[in-house]
Amino acid sequence: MRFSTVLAATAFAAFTYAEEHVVKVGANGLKFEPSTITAAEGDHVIFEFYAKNHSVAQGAFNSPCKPSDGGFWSGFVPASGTTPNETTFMYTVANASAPIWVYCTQGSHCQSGMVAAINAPSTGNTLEKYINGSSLATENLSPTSAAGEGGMLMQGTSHSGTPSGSATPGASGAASTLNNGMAFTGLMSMFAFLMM
Ligand SMILES: *[C@@H]1O[C@H](CO)[C@@H](O)[C@H](O)[C@H]1NC(C)=O
Ligand SMILES: *[C@@H]1O[C@H](CO)[C@@H](O)[C@H](O)[C@H]1NC(C)=O
Ligand SMILES: *[C@@H]1O[C@H](CO)[C@@H](O)[C@H](O)[C@H]1NC(C)=O
Ligand SMILES: *[C@@H]1O[C@H](CO)[C@@H](O)[C@H](O)[C@H]1NC(C)=O
Ligand SMILES: [Cu+2]
Repeated sequence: MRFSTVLAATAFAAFTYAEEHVVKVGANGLKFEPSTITAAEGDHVIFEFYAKNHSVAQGAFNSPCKPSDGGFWSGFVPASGTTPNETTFMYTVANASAPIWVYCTQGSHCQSGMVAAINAPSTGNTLEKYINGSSLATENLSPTSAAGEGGMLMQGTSHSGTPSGSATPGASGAASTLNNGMAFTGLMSMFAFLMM
């Protein structure tokens, strides 16, 4: 095989492998839809924010409605009417074996069940148990980190579009940029191959 073919095949595989999982935040009341997300390493979970004024923060199973150390944070993303704010928050799954617990930090939305999980186990520490724990939380805290931490704030749901000027690439944002870079390399390599 020619080198360019190998490169194109590799880059193309990397590009098509990452899936996008869109989660609607507050589109139909105080909930994430879906609230159970199954995602592979490298997949993008994209949160779309509906009215009125929600957020998404990463928490820890044992301390519901509180941010986890180094967890991701979208900041508050208000919207009105029935269309979501054009700013979305993208989290790239770094470890599909580690469940990711998330909640909305607005008012008492977390206690009201506005929580979700990425790759939650079906036994033991389940989403249902996390919801029960959240309902008993005495406070609902926002992270103190900058909005966009641990992920990427962007315009629209497609990460292949041009990220906004205010995009805040965290550790996983860098991974996304890498993916785009690889996709681009893949396309260029395929052109190179076709031209041979
Ligand atoms: C959204 O909620 C946050 C936290 O309660 C608040 O600081 C912010 O002003 C709100 N934004 C709007 C537009 O209501
Ligand atoms: C969308 O959310 C951003 C915060 O990410 C906020 O500054 C902006 O005002 C919101 N847009 C609308 C139309 O509410
Ligand atoms: C991924 O998460 C699992 C479960 O928490 C953990 O045991 C493992 O060490 C993690 N892997 C990496 C590379 O961090
Ligand atoms: C959650 O709480 C409900 C209502 O109290 C209870 O019926 C259910 O068994 C609890 N589930 C778990 C997994 O703790
Ligand atoms: Cu909310």
